[in-house]
Amino acid sequence: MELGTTFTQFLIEQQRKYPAATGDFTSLLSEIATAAKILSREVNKAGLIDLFGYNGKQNVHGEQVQKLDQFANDTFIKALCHTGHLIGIASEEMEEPYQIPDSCPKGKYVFMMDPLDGSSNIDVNISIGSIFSIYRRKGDSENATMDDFLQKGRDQICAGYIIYGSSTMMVYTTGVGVHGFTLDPGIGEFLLSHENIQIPSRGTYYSINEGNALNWEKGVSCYVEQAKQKGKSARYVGSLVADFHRNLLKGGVFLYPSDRKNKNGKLRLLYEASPLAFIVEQAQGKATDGTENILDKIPEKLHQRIPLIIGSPEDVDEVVACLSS
Ligand code: AHM
Ligand code: MG
Repeated sequence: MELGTTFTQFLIEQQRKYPAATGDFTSLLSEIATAAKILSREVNKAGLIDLFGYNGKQNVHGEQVQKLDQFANDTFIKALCHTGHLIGIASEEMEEPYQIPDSCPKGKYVFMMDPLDGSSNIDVNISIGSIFSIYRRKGDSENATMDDFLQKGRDQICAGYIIYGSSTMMVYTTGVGVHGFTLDPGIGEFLLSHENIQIPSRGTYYSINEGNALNWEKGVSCYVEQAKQKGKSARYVGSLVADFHRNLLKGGVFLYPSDRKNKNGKLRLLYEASPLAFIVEQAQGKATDGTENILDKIPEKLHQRIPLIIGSPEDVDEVVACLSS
């Protein structure tokens, strides 16, 4: 059987095609892929080796941190800190950014991640994911500063996610299209499976936690009613990566809006909304907080939350029309 294009081959070809692209990404993305393979293995055997369950600590958002979240966080740091391309790493699981230690070579990029998204689904064998984002740092001081991390999404130079589902997939963009790779566990390689992903302009799915309906603003209820009238199907896994991935491939819209209880929604601007917004725009989709493009938001703090409406462009426009009517 012929072997498809491996992730590394694809990166090298891209580097050749776009001479402006530096080799930095080839090596960074290769290390991300290695971390993804380790996590894929651990996610699959988590039940066997008792990685499940709480480790008793809380993260900066007051949520229980599960063992696998911590493992994912540490795995990415370990894989990336030696590359020589990074100056710092910010993570949903760490209150303060990780500074690349003096014992490692330092570089000109910062890395941001939600190392294991959808943690409430870990225990129940449902798809979870990792989300990442890379920016060129702003300053040139010894350590990464807040300014290096608090950049608007439009300045991202790479974003991606890994979904640990019925198979493990990695999807990424460096601003020239969105490409997806599926892990062949037999050979331990990511193989090109979805080149140049384009989101359908309109979808048949809407994804929202309807359990929050009593707290929704009028515009959100109005959109959901409209979606039902049009015969759309509801799909909500409760793992952002899984819900986003389905809508990216099949068409649809995901909403975690502002509501009466949570004015800023639930999701994090830097670790979740911005990277997925960069990906969706590269795939011809849209992402907004209801009034402004996610990629134009200037972050005020590292762990900032933001309402998120993301997906097929015509569906996102319909949500925004409802919100502003
Ligand atoms: P997490 O990063 O702690 O896992 O939380 C984010 C998750 C998203 O994956 C998902 O879209 C959302 O929380 C689901 O929230 P809810 O259970 O409120 O619907
Ligand atoms: Mg998350």
